[in-house]
Amino acid sequence: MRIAVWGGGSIGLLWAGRLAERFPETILLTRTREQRDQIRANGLRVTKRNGRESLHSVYVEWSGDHGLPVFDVIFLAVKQTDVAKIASELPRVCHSSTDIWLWQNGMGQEKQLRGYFPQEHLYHAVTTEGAMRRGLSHVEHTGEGESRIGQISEGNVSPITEKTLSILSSSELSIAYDLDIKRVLWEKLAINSVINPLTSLWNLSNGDLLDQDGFKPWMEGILDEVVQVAAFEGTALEPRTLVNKILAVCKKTAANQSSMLQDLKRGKKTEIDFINGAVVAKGKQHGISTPVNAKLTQLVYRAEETGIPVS
Ligand code: KPL
Repeated sequence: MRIAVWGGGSIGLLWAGRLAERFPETILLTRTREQRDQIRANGLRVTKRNGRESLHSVYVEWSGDHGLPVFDVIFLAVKQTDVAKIASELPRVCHSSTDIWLWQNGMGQEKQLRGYFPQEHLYHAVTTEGAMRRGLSHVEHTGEGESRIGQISEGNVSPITEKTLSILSSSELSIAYDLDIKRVLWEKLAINSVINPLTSLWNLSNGDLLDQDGFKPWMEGILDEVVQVAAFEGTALEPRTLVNKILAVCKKTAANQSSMLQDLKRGKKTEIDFINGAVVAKGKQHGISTPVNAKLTQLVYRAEETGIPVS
């Protein structure tokens, strides 16, 4: 089984280390030659939840190289903001049965790959794990979470994805197939719609969010709109369940900085358009007003420009 992890951000590095232990042929494809060279020179360092460090000698290549092999599964671990940019590069590392697991936050990633791959080879991979990249070749696992995989189009799970999942889930990793991936996606969107912009605008770790004045009313305002929009999209969400999930993620990933805050601190474009922005866009389609999510989207745009979190 040949697996590639495409993208050396926090989630990509975390999975590259895990996969290398279970599928020794795994190749990490980095977006820059600099990161490839550092990992080749230093190995991939992973700081685990218990503080212990492990060093992995993973195969690593630059994703722009010609002459890369084809893979059975690709863990696409780039940000939503980069999916469209690399869509045309993916087919050269795929054969006719390659499955692609999409690890992005938010909604709309599969649409960005439309025309490049049959939908039945695309899988959503939804995770609540916390990870922070501490350097080009070093990632820290900052929060325990779980991952769910589900097929985007209706159909049978492919033998390749089934085999990959059975090897991963027989180890200590919390990963499983979910027949109702649409619900899982909506629940994760609700979690990200609350945690990501608020931690970014207030410059807080996920755990500190819980003590912040104003957290509860903002959370309720955001969720109220997400629940209404999801209902129009055919998914009934239970607000109480969402609140409990958000509190649990904040506690389990207390030391983590959300991916949005990490992006802002690095001066990178955030995934706001695919998270709160997606709620606003879908709300518009259904004639639902979403002022709270719209306001947060604007505030995050402003923070992207100024580089300084605003409140
Ligand atoms: O998905 C995340 C993110 O930061 O994007 C959570 C689960 C909130 C962890 O920080």
